[in-house]
Amino acid sequence: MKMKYWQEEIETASRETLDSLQSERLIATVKRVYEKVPMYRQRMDEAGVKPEDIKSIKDITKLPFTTKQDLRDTYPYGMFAVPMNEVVELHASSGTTGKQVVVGYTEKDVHTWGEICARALVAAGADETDFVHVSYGYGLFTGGFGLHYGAQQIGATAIPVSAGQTKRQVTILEDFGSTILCCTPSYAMTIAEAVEQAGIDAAKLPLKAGIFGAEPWTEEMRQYIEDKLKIKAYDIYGLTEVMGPGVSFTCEHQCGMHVNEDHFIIEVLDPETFEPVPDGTIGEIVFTCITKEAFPVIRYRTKDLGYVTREKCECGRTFARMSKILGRTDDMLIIRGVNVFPSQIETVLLEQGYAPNYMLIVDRVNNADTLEVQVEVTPEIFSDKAAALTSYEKKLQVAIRELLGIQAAVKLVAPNTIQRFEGKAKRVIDNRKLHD
Ligand code: DLL
Repeated sequence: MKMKYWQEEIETASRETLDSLQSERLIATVKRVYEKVPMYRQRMDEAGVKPEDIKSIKDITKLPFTTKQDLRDTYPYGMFAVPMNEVVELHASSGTTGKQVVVGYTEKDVHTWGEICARALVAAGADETDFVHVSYGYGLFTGGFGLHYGAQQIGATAIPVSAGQTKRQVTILEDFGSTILCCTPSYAMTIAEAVEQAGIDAAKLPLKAGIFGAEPWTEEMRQYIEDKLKIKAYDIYGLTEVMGPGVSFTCEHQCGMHVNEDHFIIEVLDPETFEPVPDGTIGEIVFTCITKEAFPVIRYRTKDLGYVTREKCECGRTFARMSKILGRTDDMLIIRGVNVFPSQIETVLLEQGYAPNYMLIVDRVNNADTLEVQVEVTPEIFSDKAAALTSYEKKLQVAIRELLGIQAAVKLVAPNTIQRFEGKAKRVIDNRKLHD
C-alpha cells in the first residue's frame, strides 16, 4: 500500500506534543550555542538573556535575531557549533552580492536533511519504486544534494542529472523513466518547452509529479506547469542558512507548505516592528533550528514574506503550514510609491493567457519610476497585424493597472526571445540602481 507519510508519528503528532518537543529542543539548542558560538554568546549577553531564561517556546521572543550580515561577518566558519572534524559536508548560499554564507553539516545533520526531503517526496506520492530526477544544481547550492538524500532515504532511485543541458534532460526523462522531477519552477517550464519541441506527448511520459521550489512562483504558474507536463506540481521551500530544501513542503491538498516543526520553529513578524503577528497575517518569516548540530541558526530573518496557519490540514499532518512565498522584502519593487512584487505581475500575465516568460524592466526617467513588462507571445499572435499586437498590449496594460494600480508599459516580444532559466529565474532588471 502507498505510504501516506514518511514518519507518521511525528508528522501527525498533537499540538501539545509538538510544543513540548520544540520547547525541549529550543532550550537545549540555546544552551549549546551560548557555550559554543561566541557570536551568540555576545548577542545574548548584550540583550541580557541567559540560556536559563529560555524555559519554553514562548520565550523565543527574548532571543536576538540573526541576519545574513551576521553570517557574513563570521565567514567562513565562525558560526559553527561543532569542531570542524565533525563537519562532513559544506554548502554555501547563492548570494549574488557580498560574501557567500558557508554552512556545515554533521553526519546527523545530513541524515536530518535527507529525512525532511524524504517527507516532501512522500507527500508528493513517492515511494521506493520511484525514479527521482534531480535537476536542481549539484554543488555548493543545496537543491541537488537535499533531494538526492531524500530520494535515497525512501529507497527510491535518485537520478542526479543536475541543472542544464536541457535536451539531455528530456532524453533522460524519456529513457530512464523518471517519475518525479525536482527543479526550480522556471526550469520546469524550460523543460516542458523542450519536451514539446522534441515532439513528445508529455502525457505519455512516466512522469507523475514535480517538486519545485528555490524561488517564488505563483499558484497560476503551478497550474500552468501541471498542464504542460501533465503532472501534479508540489512546492518545496528552504534556504541554505536553515538547512536547504525541505524546511517546508506541500501535500496533495496544496494548501500551504507544512513546516517540519520538529526541526524548525517558524515565527512570522511584522517587518517594521519585528513583533510577532497573528496567524494568517503576512509578515517576515523567521526560523530557528532546534536539532541542527553544526550550524544552528537562532531566529534567522529570511526576508521572505508569507503567513502561517495552524489549522488542521485534511492530509492529517499537524505541522503548521506557511503560505506560498509572496516575495522577499528585498525583491519588492517600489514603483512611484506603489509596492509591487514580481509574482503579482506573473499572476496577471497568466490570468490573461500568456506563458510565464517575461521580464520586468524598471528605470527612472525625469525623476519618475517606469516599469516595462516584456512578455513573450505565441507565434500565432506574433504573426498577427501590428494593430492587433497593440490591442493585446493595451489590454494587458489595463489588467495590470486594475490589479496593481500602476501604469506599466507593455511590450509583447517574439517567441523565444526572453531568457530561459536552468536555476533560479531573474526576471527583474532595475536600472534605477545605475543612476543612484
Ligand atoms: O533555494 C534551497 C532550496 C533548494 C529550496 C531547492 C527548495 C528547493 P537558497 O539558495 O539559500 O536555498 O535560497 C533561499 O530562496 O529565502 C526564498 O527566498 C527562496 N525560496 C526557496 N524555496 C522557495 C519556494 C534554496 N518554494 C531563498 N518558494 C529563500 C518561494 C523560495 N521562494
